Amino acid sequence: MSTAATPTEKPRAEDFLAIDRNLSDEERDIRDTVRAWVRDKVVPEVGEWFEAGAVPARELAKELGALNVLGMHLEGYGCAGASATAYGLACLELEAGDSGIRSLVSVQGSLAMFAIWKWGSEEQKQEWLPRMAAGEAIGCFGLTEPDAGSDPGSMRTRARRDGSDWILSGQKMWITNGSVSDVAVVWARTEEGVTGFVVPAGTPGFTTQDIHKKLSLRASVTSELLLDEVRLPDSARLPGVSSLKGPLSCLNEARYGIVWGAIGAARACFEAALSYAKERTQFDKPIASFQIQQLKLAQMATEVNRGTLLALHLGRLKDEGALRPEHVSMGKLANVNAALEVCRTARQVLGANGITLEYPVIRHMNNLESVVTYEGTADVHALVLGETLTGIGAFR
Ligand code: TGC
Ligand code: FAD
Repeated sequence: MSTAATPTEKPRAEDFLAIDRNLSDEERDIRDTVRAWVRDKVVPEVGEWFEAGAVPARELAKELGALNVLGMHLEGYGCAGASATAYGLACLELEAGDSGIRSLVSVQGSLAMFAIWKWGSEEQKQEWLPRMAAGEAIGCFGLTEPDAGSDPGSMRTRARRDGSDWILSGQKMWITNGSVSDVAVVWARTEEGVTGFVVPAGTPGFTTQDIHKKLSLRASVTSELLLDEVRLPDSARLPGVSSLKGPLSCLNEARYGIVWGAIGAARACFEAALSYAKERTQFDKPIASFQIQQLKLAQMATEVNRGTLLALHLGRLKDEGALRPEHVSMGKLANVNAALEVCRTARQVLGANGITLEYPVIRHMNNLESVVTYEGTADVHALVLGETLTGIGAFR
């Protein structure tokens, strides 16, 4: 039996379960650096970016490059080669600012850069990765189409050979960073199977169109990619893969970042609710003194801590090389759902103030409606788990 005395220090709202103890000094340093950047550069501005539906993506990309977070979990080619856990902590801090900023980083590092890093030729890696790591070039990842979302295997975008060249035709939809990208990784059906192509901006026949009227992820660029008989040399093809495994392997990386990121949004909403509840007086008392509000705060704190522990566990598995896509599905499903619940609860704690951009909560809440949909909807991840548990696929 343990004889250890009860620790004298009471749990703190910022880190109730003392999860910090499980991080290395290097991980804490990276986390603190990103947190400070978000506090100084994102938090003061993001409400306005959200309201305007415009984000200075190029400027941000350069700053994020200088912070070493673009493709930070990749080795070589100017990438930081940090641990998966450190990358996750960075995602958490970025999304505590706004899901759109984490999206910019996820799409750049985990989707566009990872696709080239994992499946590209040496020339493609040399050409793109150092500039992308520095934030001098922005990338996007075109998988989804108007009629192929959860079922990317039904994509219509095609690439056919023409001599030694390829001709690409089709349309991609809902593409983060689309119109601000210097390079698009576009997935297309070929006779050999689903294949990725590196398409530089400005290639004749390749155009983009932004998607407007969004009420979520407004501090993020979302575009359509239009490919009208785009001629590309064979050197633009990612040579390493010709199956759906190619894009799905990239999604594992980005989904892993979301497992962490969603908890950042939840933490920001919990902190806003806690501080508001202590300051706001009704019936001559701070609303934090009422049992119903305390229950809400207790539930929010529990979900933030539980979600962080889950993310950290998956991070450690990834660093050991033991993380499976099914683990990532469980993490994304659980943490995004939990974060949505925390943000919705926080919004109510703030009363009418909860519906304005003066506070971060409705922005995070609305953003998470995209996060629960992209990178595999909650339903898709539940079905991945269902198939793993029962051995019976229920997608079709
Ligand atoms: P299925 O027959 O199961 O598999 C086809 C091939 O892919 C392999 N595979 C995987 N490989 C790596 N990782 C995974 N998670 C994989 N899942 C499957 C599989 O082994 C097979 O390989 P091979 O070599 O035999 O060909 O495929 P399916 O057509 O039945 O689809 C399965 C399903 C539904 C799970 C999958 O299609 C899916 O995940 N759908 C959701 C689509 C999605 O998540 N789209 C996201 C688009 S990108 C985005 O949203 C970016 S938002 C970013 C931001 O702003 O942050
Ligand atoms: P659908 O697949 O049409 O799904 C509609 C509904 O049906 C959902 O509730 C879904 O869960 C359900 N459903 C579908 N199939 C099944 C089934 N078998 N069983 C039960 N229910 C099912 N894509 C990219 O490629 N690159 C990007 O950068 C990118 N960025 C995005 C940014 C934003 C802001 C958003 C909102 C989306 C982005 N996406 C991107 C697209 C995203 O990945 C898709 O929206 C997502 O995969 C879902 O596809 P869908 O919207 O066509 O919905």
